[in-house]
Amino acid sequence: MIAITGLSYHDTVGTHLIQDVPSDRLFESVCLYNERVMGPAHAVPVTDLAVRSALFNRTPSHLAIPIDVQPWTEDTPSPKNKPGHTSLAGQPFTVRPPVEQLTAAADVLNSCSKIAICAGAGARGAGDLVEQVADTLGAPVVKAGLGKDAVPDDSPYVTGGMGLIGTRPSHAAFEECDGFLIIGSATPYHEFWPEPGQARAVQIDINADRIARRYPVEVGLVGDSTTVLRELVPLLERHTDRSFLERAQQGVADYWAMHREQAADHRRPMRPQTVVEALTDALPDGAIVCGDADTVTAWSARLRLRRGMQFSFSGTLCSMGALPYALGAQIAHPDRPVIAFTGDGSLSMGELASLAQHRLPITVVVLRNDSLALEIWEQNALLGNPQFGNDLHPVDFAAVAEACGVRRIRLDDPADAPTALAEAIVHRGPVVVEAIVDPHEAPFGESLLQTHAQHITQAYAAGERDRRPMAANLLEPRRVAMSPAVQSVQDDLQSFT
Ligand SMILES: Cc1ncc(C[n+]2csc(CCOP(=O)(O)OP(=O)(O)O)c2C)c(N)n1
Ligand SMILES: [Mg+2]
Repeated sequence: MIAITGLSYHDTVGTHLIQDVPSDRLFESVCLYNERVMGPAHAVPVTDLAVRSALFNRTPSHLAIPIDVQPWTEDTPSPKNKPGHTSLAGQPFTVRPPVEQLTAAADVLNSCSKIAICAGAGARGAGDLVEQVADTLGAPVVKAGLGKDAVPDDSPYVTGGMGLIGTRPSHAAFEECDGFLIIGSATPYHEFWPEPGQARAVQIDINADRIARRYPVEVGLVGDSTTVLRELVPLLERHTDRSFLERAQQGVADYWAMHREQAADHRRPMRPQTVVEALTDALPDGAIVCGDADTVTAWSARLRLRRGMQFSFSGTLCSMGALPYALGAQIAHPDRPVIAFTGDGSLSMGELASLAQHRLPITVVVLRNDSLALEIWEQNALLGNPQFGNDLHPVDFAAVAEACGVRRIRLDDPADAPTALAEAIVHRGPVVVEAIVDPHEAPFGESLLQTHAQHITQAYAAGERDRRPMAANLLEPRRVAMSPAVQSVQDDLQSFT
């Protein structure tokens, strides 16, 4: 991605005149390549370098152009700025780790009996090889948020997501494993990974400085995951004891049974799980799903994507906004179905009119709970505080959509979920499905850590306004059975219902 922004006049920057915001400094921590354009001659090399950095470092770039520089056409290049000295020519990385490192990595993995794999964004495009490794090692594959589309959710090796948005079988695999293979992940949820020292570990990453950033691995293999896995696979020995994988598979079956049961519970307001199941069933082949940074992060992690589908969201920055992602995706892939799965707070930040203006046939599924719900769970579970300041003024998104010239479908009866979503997806223009959901549904009931559970009871004891429905939700029997953390505070929670 290349962000191009303006700056105030080249000779007034920094003089506190109107809109004097140094946009290059604003972008400093999110763009690796980030420059002010000083004139037309300067624009040529910095544009080349911005594009190259975005492609080869896989990070956003930013160019800020002062307003009066923008129309300049005349410029005299300086002696050092030889015309044509930069270009966009470049080779994708084909780094191959040395044979000794590959052998050392294989030795580590061959010596372990219970290996868990964590696949992140760096595993995208290498899914078949990841499954081959999982098969050889009898290893469950846990997916970090941005690795969701690296391996399809119907793969027999996949246990689902991890971290606060993860599944119980993913965490169980990390708790038990004695071997750990990290493929292209620098997830910020590493506290859910095996304890340091618990597992002998190997990490594959294209960036050398990510090796051992989150886990003290024994061997780091620097290179593109496809290239490295191709070299590693023939060195791995088949693990004949499949019990670790089979236990994970049983956990996966239990997890999805619980999820389907939650989804089939047709209480009102609707449980978000109902939307997730119906959307999973409605997803067409080749769909691109754009998730959000709110409770929808947890719900979209539970969508089951098939082979050939793509998924993304603001992973590490966690900036709210599914629709901006969808706009980009639909423009880049006009022939593919694009779905924006969004929160209502997030959708209130705008962009619906752009859908109509560009006539993009995006399906927007908004979970309307009239609340910044994730903040409630974070204030409770991360901080131990009662919720504060998260109510949203109720917005009739269906009416807003209509006012913007976008088709509207209001979904408040859980029984209508399958038909509403199927209808939305086949619609040939932009459409908003407004799903009215329960704000008290726990987005990470099964994935809470002990400390989170204690914080929750602390927040409830301190007078959390909605503790009664929230405690009742956490105490759902199947959820309790699956979550050691909820079990540990079960009696306290009971006292709040
Ligand atoms: C741009 C931005 N602003 C603020 C936040 C902090 N934040 C994280 S989740 C959240 C609430 C999101 O509410 P909503 O989109 O309604 O989804 P819900 O959690 O209710 O499903 C906020 C304010 C953020 N991640 N990104
Ligand atoms: Mg909300």
